[in-house]
Amino acid sequence: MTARKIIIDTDPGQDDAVAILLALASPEEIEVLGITAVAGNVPLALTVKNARIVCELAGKTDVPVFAGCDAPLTRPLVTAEHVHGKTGLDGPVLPDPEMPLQEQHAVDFIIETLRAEPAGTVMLCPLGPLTNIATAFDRAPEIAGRVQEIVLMGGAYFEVGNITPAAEFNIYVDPEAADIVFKSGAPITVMPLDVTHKALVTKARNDGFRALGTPVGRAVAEMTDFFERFDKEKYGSDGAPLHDPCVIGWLLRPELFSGRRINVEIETGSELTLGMTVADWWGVTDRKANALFIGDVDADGFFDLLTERLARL
Ligand SMILES: [Ca+2]
Repeated sequence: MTARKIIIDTDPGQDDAVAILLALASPEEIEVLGITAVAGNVPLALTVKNARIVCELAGKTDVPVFAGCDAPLTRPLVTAEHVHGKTGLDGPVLPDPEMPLQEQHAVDFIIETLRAEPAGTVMLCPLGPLTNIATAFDRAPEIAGRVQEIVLMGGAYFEVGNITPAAEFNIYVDPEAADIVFKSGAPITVMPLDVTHKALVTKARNDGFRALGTPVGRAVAEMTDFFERFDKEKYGSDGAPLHDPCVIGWLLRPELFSGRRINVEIETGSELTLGMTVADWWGVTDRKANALFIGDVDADGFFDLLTERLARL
């Protein structure tokens, strides 16, 4: 099997960091062509820094990291320091990165890569607001048809919202961008809160990371320690949900997940429900399916995979 070629579009974020580590730990299955940073959990200056901190933590300093859009298409940026801390990667103490940031803009990298690689061979893995992807599709509409698949973390149906009562953070921050992506015609797999809230870092799972006894294992344990305070207080849950790693987990072990192929539309008009993913889970409309919307995960299988892969770094 040849490795799938992916671009990780991200706003790290502790859970983004774990997703990047999982991908970089799996070179037999996944070739990371580049990491494109976007403003989201924290401003762009921090996400470009954090992406490189994570590459250096993984010992993969040859992965090119690109800076992308610093604000949503039409709205002011909303960030989530209340969840991720001031740096976006609060928890472990990690050194500032030494590896360079690429000079090329992330959007140009996405466009050029999709034009240069054979059609249907590059996957996009957005882990943050969809601003970079939508900007690329807007500037070069033909590339949407060359994407093998978009596997993204965002949205919710049964879990409804986390940043507002009706919306999940990534979609809420840039609903116009999400609307462009969901209408693009590219094949889409969605990891909504419905599934990521089942991928909880319990104490035993966190102990498993720490017990790896490696810098990566320790850092991941400290990141999820920090991250979980918020969710424990908010939801009374057993631990932090690892939202973004579900995207990479799906690439590695799709059999751990299940969902439905349905229509998903993005609310861009209403102030009350802005950024809601209107997911036709029950098939009550005749709107055409445009996404595979994941609803469940074998959490034990997922954490076994994650821990086993992190041990390789
Ligand atoms: Ca993220």
